[in-house]
Amino acid sequence: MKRRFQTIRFVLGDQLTPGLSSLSDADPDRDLIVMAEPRNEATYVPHHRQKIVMILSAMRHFADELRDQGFEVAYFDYQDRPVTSFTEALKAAIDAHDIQHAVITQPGEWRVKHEIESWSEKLGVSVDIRPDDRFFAPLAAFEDFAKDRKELRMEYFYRGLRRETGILMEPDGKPVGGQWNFDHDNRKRLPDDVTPPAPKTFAPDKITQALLDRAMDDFPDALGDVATFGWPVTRKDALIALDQFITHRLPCFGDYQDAMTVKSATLYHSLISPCINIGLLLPDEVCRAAEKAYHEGKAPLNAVEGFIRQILGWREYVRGLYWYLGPDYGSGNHFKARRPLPGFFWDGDVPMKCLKQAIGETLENAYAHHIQRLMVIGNFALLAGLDPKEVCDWYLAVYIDAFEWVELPNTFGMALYADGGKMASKPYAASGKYIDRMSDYCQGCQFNPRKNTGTDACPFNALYWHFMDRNADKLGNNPRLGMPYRNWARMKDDNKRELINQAEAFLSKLDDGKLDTSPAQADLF
Ligand code: FAD
Ligand code: DLZ
Ligand code: SF4
Repeated sequence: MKRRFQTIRFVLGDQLTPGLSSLSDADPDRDLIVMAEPRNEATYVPHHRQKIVMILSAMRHFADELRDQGFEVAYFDYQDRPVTSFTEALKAAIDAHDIQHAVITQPGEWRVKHEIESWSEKLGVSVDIRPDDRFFAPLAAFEDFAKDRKELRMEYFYRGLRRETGILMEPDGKPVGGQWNFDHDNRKRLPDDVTPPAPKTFAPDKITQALLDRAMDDFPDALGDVATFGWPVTRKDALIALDQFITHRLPCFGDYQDAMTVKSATLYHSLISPCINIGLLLPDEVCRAAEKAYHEGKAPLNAVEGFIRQILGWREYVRGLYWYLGPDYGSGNHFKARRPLPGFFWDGDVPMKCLKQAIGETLENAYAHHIQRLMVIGNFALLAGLDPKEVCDWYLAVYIDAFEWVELPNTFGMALYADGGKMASKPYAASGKYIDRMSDYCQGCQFNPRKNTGTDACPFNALYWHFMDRNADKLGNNPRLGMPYRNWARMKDDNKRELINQAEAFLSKLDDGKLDTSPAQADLF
């Protein structure tokens, strides 16, 4: 007998969690599930094809799991039931079933939230937007934290969540190990004789393979290849990936958290961000699994605390910040940076080895780890004064885990300091010496990280001083930048001029597109 549905449960592509708030009281006899692959969502930035395939495949698997539980799923796939927007999909479902009520969990972007908020008026349905309770902290908790503070810093929010959840806490309310943060232990360079273990990859099943086969033709404006695709697309596989990380890579995660190497694109990182972000894994279960490994003596505290801080600390903090700062966060430009994104961001063809490696791996795998994103690509964008909007759109497109609520604060706030310090207490600006200290990239580079001027000088060095000098009015009084500004003040005028000229020569080559040539022919200076 055909069921008569009363309510639509609309599930978005990053809401693939069985206990989702919009599904918690769903009933197969009364409720119709709607899921959609709208053209808009695949094209608002030129997403990496691996990201598109992962999301669509995970959605299709999730829809099948709901069908196995007896639900009817109206699934608008881009091939057979194409729609341009979520609104169009909802309208089609309403028209077909004459339903007047829809339930949805709050989405991960202001853009989609505004679209959902238009539904009642546009489509004549009542809409119940429920909180996304897959995070540790409700949004109101972040507002409480933020409201009387001049500065919103992650560390204090994190400590509050440690206390609240009891994660890595002693019964007397003190942090396990006697301190909150083991960051100073987590800055080792990878030794030459150590090669990190490869992460687990998953062979595509029929659903994934069908998407992979069509990805190049069906998403012509997307970027990247799908050749290296091995991402989990079900909760079952995501749990295997988590387990494999906890067993094989978590023990060294802390030591080499900030290291970079040509030997491995992933080092000891977990690669679980896309799984958490689309709902295949819950942050709580991930943190508890890491904590358990510590208590069982399988991983040291610096690794476990370092890992948990990324999720319980940074992930919760950036999410709170994104919603707290409102839909216009991201429209400012503190340093008035206006340089267009160079062409090599799209093909990785650049003579600077660190950028070539980090951008190249990004384009190949839809993944780069945190320090590549922050201290190589982000640092370059900051020092070279690239336009924040273009940079943020690039990050939103290229990474497998990129959703605006997490991408924007990290890129606009943390990497570019384009918000003038709402998120970070100082810009993460660094010279080539930092990259040399934390990686083996410079060994294979035509530039020398110890040289500041001359044809083979590392461009990051002069760019660093150019950035500090041109923004002295905005940064000169920052107490955390006292040392570099004192060093700059002590430098001889001739040296300063040479550095500024060196940086300007580089920036004009960049503007002329001359960095986009192959290194062998590059006559850069
Ligand atoms: P691991 O190093 O293993 O870390 C464990 C987990 O901690 C991650 O899976 C992630 O869930 C969480 N995490 C770590 N750092 C952060 C952070 N700064 N903010 C939020 N969560 C964090 N992360 C995204 O999920 N999506 C993005 O679009 C994104 N864009 C970024 C852009 C820039 C410029 C920077 C500097 C960072 C960005 N990050 C983003 C944060 C971080 O780089 C990624 O979460 C991480 O690299 C994902 O790889 P992993 O799972 O191996 O992480
Ligand atoms: C990023 C993305 C892509 C590529 N495709 C879909 C899709 O087909 N269906 C869907 O529901 N969501 C998709 N997403 C994620 C959305 O663009 C958006 O980021 C989230 O819905 C915000 O919660
Ligand atoms: Fe990058 Fe400079 Fe090192 Fe080359 S020398 S890899 S440009 S930091």
